Amino acid sequence: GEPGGPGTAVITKTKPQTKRPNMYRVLILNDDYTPMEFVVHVIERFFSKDHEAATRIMLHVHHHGIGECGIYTYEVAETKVTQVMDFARKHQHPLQCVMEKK
Ligand code: TYC
Repeated sequence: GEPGGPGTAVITKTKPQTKRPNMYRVLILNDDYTPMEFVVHVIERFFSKDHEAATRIMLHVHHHGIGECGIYTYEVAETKVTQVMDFARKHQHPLQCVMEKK
């Protein structure tokens, strides 16, 4: 069409599809009460790690206070945090899980 009247034209540019989504780290926090094997189970179950990788992450958190379980888009990261927090509460453990923008 000619929205500006006769002698005008609309130029439609296509944007190169180079936009990456914002990514978020999902982290778990150490505490004094959650059993180590429960944390390993959580990491296996919700972050698709094998037993060895999950144990490494758990021990890192145990010694350093915080550690990364995975990096996801916003919606997936938010779902992981909710799943972990709900599962920990259901089992009456104080395990905390958070997300942060990368
Ligand atoms: N510090 C806990 C213990 O000694 C184990 C633990 C590890 C808890 C990692 C939480 O995110 C955590 N039982």
